Amino acid sequence: MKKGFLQIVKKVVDEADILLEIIDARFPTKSRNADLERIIKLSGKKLLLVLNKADLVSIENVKKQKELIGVKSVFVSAKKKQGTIKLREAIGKLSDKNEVKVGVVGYPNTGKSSIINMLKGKKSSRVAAIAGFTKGMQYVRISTKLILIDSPGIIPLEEQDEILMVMLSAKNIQSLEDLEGTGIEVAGELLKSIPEKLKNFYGVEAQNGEEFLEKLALKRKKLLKGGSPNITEAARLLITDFQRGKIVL
Ligand SMILES: Nc1nc2c(ncn2[C@@H]2O[C@H](COP(=O)(O)OP(=O)(O)OP(=O)(O)O)[C@@H](O)[C@H]2O)c(=O)[nH]1
Ligand SMILES: [Mg+2]
Repeated sequence: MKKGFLQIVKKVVDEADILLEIIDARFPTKSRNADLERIIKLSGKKLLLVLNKADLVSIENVKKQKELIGVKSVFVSAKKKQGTIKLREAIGKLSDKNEVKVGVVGYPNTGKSSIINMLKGKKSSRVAAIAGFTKGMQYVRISTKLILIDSPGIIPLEEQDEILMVMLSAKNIQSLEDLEGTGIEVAGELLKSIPEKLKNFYGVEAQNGEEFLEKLALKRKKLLKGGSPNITEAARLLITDFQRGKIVL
């Protein structure tokens, strides 16, 4: 985690009584941040995992993941305003004070600000498709008993997390140095977790990411001069579809 972010996270954890870690319901394990959870654990504060973007996951998958996670967690869709009551109840159960402060933390673009708006019932925290939108800490009063603290997304330092940032739509295509290579890795990840869904969506089956993009390029007539598959364009297509939430996991 970058130093500046670490300071903000520590400050939010310090200020809050309860922490909501917002993760992506499409890939809950990958979108949990171990450093963040360590800081929360050390602080002795309570942690509730909120799996957002449940609208991008099928019901069967939600059920499966619930069993796998094993920690206190709630599925919501801030976009569809689903899960508000469950989330309020879960926060209520953890609250043991008259006025409770809840810090909302997690990776960029996971929907922290959207969840705050959902709980508030009207737009109060600004939401954006651009990652890194929320700057600094922001206090939002929800009721006489509840104050939420919005925070900027945690950007990891490690380079291998670029794929995760792409999958969270926290890094856009224009800023990728190697679109083809990233596309191959994203395709590989999706082939591992949802080969059937990819097959249904694109009509393409493959053993690995490279083969997948090759076949996708041929299928969609994305060809180079001479007729060989244009992997870069296939990568652009896959990442764009995924980032726009067209592929439901
Ligand atoms: N499909 C879907 N999209 C969502 C959902 N919640 C948020 N989004 C979208 O995800 C993007 C990021 O939402 P924000 O609420 O700004 O996310 P954030 O975590 O506050 O982002 P930063 O402040 O940049 O870290 C926006 O384009 C939202 O419309 C959801 O439940 N489903
Ligand atoms: Mg935000």
